[in-house]
Amino acid sequence: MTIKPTTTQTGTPVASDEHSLTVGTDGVTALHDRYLVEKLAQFNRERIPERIVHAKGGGAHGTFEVTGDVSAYTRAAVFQPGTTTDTLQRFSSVAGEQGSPDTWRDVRGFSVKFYTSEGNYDIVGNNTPVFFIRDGIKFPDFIHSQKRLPGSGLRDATMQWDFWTLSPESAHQVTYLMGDRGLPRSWREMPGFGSHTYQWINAEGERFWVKYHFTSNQGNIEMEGSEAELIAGADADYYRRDLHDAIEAGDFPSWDVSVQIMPYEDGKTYRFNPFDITKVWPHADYPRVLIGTHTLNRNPQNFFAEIEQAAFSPANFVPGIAASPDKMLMARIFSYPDAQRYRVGTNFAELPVNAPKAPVNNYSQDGAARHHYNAPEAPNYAPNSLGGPVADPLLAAEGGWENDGELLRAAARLRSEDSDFGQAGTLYRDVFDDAARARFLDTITGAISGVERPEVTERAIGYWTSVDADLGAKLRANLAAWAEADLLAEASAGYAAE
Ligand code: HDE
Repeated sequence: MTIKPTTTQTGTPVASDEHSLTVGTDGVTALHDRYLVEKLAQFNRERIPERIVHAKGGGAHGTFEVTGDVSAYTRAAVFQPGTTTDTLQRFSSVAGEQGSPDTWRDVRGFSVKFYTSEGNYDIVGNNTPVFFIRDGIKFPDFIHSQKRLPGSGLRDATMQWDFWTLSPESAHQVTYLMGDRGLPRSWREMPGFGSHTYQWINAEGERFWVKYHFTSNQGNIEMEGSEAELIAGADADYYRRDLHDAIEAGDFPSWDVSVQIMPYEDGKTYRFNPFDITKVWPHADYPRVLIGTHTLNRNPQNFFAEIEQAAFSPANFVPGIAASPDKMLMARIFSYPDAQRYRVGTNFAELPVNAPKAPVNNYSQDGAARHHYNAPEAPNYAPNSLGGPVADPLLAAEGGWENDGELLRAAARLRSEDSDFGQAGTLYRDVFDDAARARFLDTITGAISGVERPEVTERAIGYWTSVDADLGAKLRANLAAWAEADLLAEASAGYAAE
């Protein structure tokens, strides 16, 4: 193997990687030791701002292969029969900072970038089909309440439950979070969801509403809280290591990708708001239709370049796929590119991991670190008479929906079966089995026992009673018994100390 000479960032061979330039062996260090200065300055700038949420994660490259036929519902090239598309996937935790343990209880991010022939398409979802809130204006507040107290910098159960119990729309997602789904055994063994309702447009211009499902072919396997806590202390990168080692060993994880499809007109009359991200659509009403299979088969060669700088965005639609009247989705469409311009830089979309495999033709130019540019004779304005790119609405196939009314600030119109606690109760009673319900009660008792303000504890008992009366009664009894046990433990500790 030929050893290459060490160079500066500008390609100049350097004299030493171990000795700074000094006057005599023990003398002052020369400021003009450019390589010393460059090494230290480069080192100081190795970090970019971590994601404000979903900071801790990992991922891999993959392939999406269409095995079904949904061409009657969407014209998107990526979903046409027989199409295979390169992908990138990132998994993540929501609340923990970059160094936090993978196995803290949390919802997990499940982001897939499809490098399609019509531009990049991103599905940026979670391992749960719903979310905590239904209006993006509350997102910063929600995240503040889940992270750290401004004074002490500590995480705080009282703050968490104060927010959740004052935001009843959170009940469905908190039931997922405090249930087994909050502790997957690995990223490979959990499902993924687009969570939002999206719009599909077919070649005839007909519109449909859809929800995405990623069903793990490794099964859904979870771990117990006690096991997760042990692992958190032993290996903070447990999930990241598991995915990396599985792919290294040729054990490629895969997910079957399907959609629930709702006719456009049903969206107006369905019994609850089908665009409300705190709700799922019963499969009995809209069964899943298979699109294809997504397989992860290649580890990143450089974690920072391919995962840390990856920019997944719900704004990245392709022709035949569009947004829906979901306030959360519309807020995200602004926020993700904004976060990426801040975190990665103005021209983040030019980085190899974010660059499309489709041609880019537009009039944007310059900005820090820009290195793609048009030919000198190409116009940088439109309209122009020089043959520059022209927008084509037919090619863009943007979606849309009827919309009218006064500008106002209000909750979405309630429909006959809209409720904050209904689907959470169904999840608890009909989907959890006895063992899962017992673990769930244990988990929420433990979480709420950390609340320090009695009125918040009382509100938390009311919140879970609204989900299920029996659950609320059991929780109240459990909290009383735990408090009693704590008092006994304190008393006996006091005797022992005398
Ligand atoms: Fe995010 N979210 N989010 N989020 N989110 C980000 O974008 C945001 C929401 C999700 O692996 C950020 O580039 C707002 C729902 C994932 O790179 C940020 C709202 C869902 C990831 C952001 C939401 C998600 C993010 C941070 C309320 C599931 C990691 C860095 C309207 C359907 C993606 C970044 C990756 C990341 C904003 C709510 C999932 C701050 C404003 C709902 C998986 O822009």
